Order: sequence, then C-alpha cells, then structure tokens
Amino acid sequence: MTSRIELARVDLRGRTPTTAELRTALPRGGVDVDSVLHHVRPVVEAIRDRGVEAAQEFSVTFDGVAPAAIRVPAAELERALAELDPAVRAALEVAIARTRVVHADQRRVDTTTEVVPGGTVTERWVPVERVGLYVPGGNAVYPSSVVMNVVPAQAAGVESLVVASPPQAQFGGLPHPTILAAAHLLGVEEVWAVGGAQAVALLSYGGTDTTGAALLPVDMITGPGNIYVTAAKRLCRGLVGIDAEAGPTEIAILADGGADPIHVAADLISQAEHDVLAASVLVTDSVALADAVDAALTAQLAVVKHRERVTSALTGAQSGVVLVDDIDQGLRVVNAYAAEHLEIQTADAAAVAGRVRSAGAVFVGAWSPVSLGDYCAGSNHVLPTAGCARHSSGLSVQTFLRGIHVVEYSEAALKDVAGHVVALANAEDLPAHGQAVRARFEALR
Ligand code: HSO
Ligand code: ZN
Repeated sequence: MTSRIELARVDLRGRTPTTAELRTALPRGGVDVDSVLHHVRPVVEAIRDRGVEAAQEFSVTFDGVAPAAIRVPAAELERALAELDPAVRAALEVAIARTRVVHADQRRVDTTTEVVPGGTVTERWVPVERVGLYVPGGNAVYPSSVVMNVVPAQAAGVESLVVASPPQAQFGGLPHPTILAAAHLLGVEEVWAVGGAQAVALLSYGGTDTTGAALLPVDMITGPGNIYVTAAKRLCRGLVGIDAEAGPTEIAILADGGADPIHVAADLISQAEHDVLAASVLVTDSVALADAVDAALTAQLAVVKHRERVTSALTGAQSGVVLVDDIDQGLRVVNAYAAEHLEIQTADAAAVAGRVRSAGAVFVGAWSPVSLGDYCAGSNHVLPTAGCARHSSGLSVQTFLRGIHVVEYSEAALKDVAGHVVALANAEDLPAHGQAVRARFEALR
C-alpha cells in the first residue's frame, strides 16, 4: 500500500525573482562536515604518526575486521573478476569502453605562444603522478564510480593509481568483490583494504604493512565517501589534492506540457533512490504536467524497491515542483539552481539546452535519462552538487592534469622588456626584482 505522493509546489508564476531569490527558492539537502571534524582529526593524526598499525585498529573499530595484509593480493583481484556475474561484466565493459572514448577526446595538447620574437611561453600539461581513488563499501557499492574515477585518470596519463576500499567482514576482510572486479577490469593493480577517514589519511601519508608492503603516499585523492571521508579529505587537503566535496545527488527536470509524465516521474525517482537527502526537482510551465507527474509518482512508487528512501527524498524539503510562466523563466530557475543533473524535456530540447549556463551535466530530450549518464553514456557521473556547477565542472581528464608554464626568452627579448620589469618592480617596492634583470645587462659593482 502506498499513499498518494504530491510534490511540494513553489509557484513563481507572475513573479520576477532575482537570481539570489531564485537560489533560495529551491532549498537543497546538505551535510554538516564541520560537525565531525573533531572526531576525524585524531584519526588522521594517528595515521600520520603510526601508519598502517593505526589504520588496522580503526578498521577493527569501524569495519569490524582487519585483514593481516591490507594490500589485496593479485589473485583476489583475478578471482573477483572471474566470479563476477557475466551480465555485469559485459555492462561494465561497455561502460568502460564508452567512457574511454569520450575521455580520450579530452586530452590536451601543449601550446607554445610566441609572445615576441625570441620570447615564448609554453603550456605543458603534465599528469598528476600518483592518485588514490577512494571507493566506499557499505550500502553504496558502485562499480560504476570506479569506472568514472579511473578512466579520466588513466586517460590523463596518471602512472600510478591506487584504490582504497573498506575491508568487509562478510568477504573475509577484503573489499566488496564487485569493486575488486571493476578495478581489475580497468587494469588497476594496487588495491588496499582500508576505508573511511583512515583510508584518506593513509593515502595521504603512506605507510608499510606487517608484510613489508609499502603504500606510497599519493598526490591526489578522488572518489565519493560518507561524511567522515569528506572530513578527512578536508583535513588532508593541501598535503594532497582532492576532488570536490560531493553532496547528495540532485536531478532537475525542465519540462513543458509535451513531456511524458511517466518518464519524468521515473527519472525523479531514479535519483531519489540514492539517498533520503537526494533532491528531485521538476520545473515546468504546465500545471497539467505537474498533476500528471504526481499521479505517475504515486503509481510507480507502489513498485519501487527502495520505497521508503525514495518517498523520504521526494517529500523532503529539498524536492518539489517549481511552476513557471514559460520556458524562459524556467531557464532562469534552472540556471540559478545549477543542478548536478539537468534534463531538458521540452519542445526544441536541443535549443533550450543550448541556453543552459549552469549544470553539472545536461540530458537532452526524451531519450537521454540521467541513469544513462550514470552508467553508459560515456559522460562522467562525478559531477558538482550543491550549486557548485556555477563555478566548477565534473571529473574529467583535466582534473588529473597540471598546466606548467615554461618560459624561455632570448637575451634580446629580455633586454627589450627589461625597462618595464624594472618599472613594475619599483612600483611594488621590490627593487631586487628589477635588479635581477638589470644585472644581466650591466656589470654589477
Ligand atoms: N547519480 C550518481 C552516480 C551513480 N548513479 C552511481 C548510480 N551509480 C551521482 O551522479
Ligand atoms: Zn545515480
């Protein structure tokens, strides 16, 4: 038995809210990472001081198990792949192949700019050397996220890639077998059975286990995790680079009266399935569609597996319907909201999508649901949440590259601009800066 679902409605028709007002018209879910920092700091410090030994103690406390050797043996990776359901293996292979094709196209070429004759600046793109990918265990076992983190790093040319995932008592202290299988399929050979804040700290500081196997510190950590993992990333940031802090999943759908309410409802439910804090937001100029979507949600919820979680997400303050005058106003709303995922289900969807300024990813038309992008579109599913799409992008090859400016001037080219360097140095009261140029052209006495 399910009761009728009605998405909460925000009626913006006939109103002209400012962008700032629009941002708050749509509340979002969030987690208070600051509130757990004082729990996580001692964990990070213990790992810094005592390495693997401390990590093992935390694994016993938090995961209930700590394998003697925390480096997962190669034979276990092979076994996990051999025992993987063939349908899941085939699907992962398609996901990997498509994601690789898209990310291969993101590679950057070095550019050399001749600023003046004899004076060049080259921008060299250099991959991060060693990357740690955190993969959660527990309820959310997402092999697709292993694909989405590993593929761009490999395409960028990252040489050393390590996966860390919590030991699971039910699997004899190894990480979840699907995670091991996905890692092996992707060619990742180094996997460590360590999770939570202790995994982030161990990746950051490195350590050696009792068998003498060394976990070398990484330069960067990516991958989703719970609030403790996020807090540890915050504490280790600087020592290592981290990806953006991922908040609860969001889907916004901009739809007109021509959209199919069954598709719209299914897509809203699909992302609500992740988390009670997930946000599912419909923006439409059609009250008839909003009514039909409520009816379709009610019907579909009767057969949804994770009904309680989905219902909580859909009825939470972060989800709802925004009624707008027309698609132009709808575009202002979705641009202000900057959703992680934005579907355009309107007439002329491609043209409307072309006017989107802020979204993690845009899904155009009736046949491009978000769940396609979660797995098999070729796009990346690690995307900015919580409005961060206003200033940030999802994971890509670029995430794992650093651009290094290489400056090379000839004597004549330096001489030509020397006076300007000296003038600016003097203006900043840093005359030694100017002198470093002058010294090349005047004998220092
Ligand atoms: N929609 C999630 C990614 C995901 N979906 C993983 C299924 N598995 C955040 O973009
Ligand atoms: Zn998803």
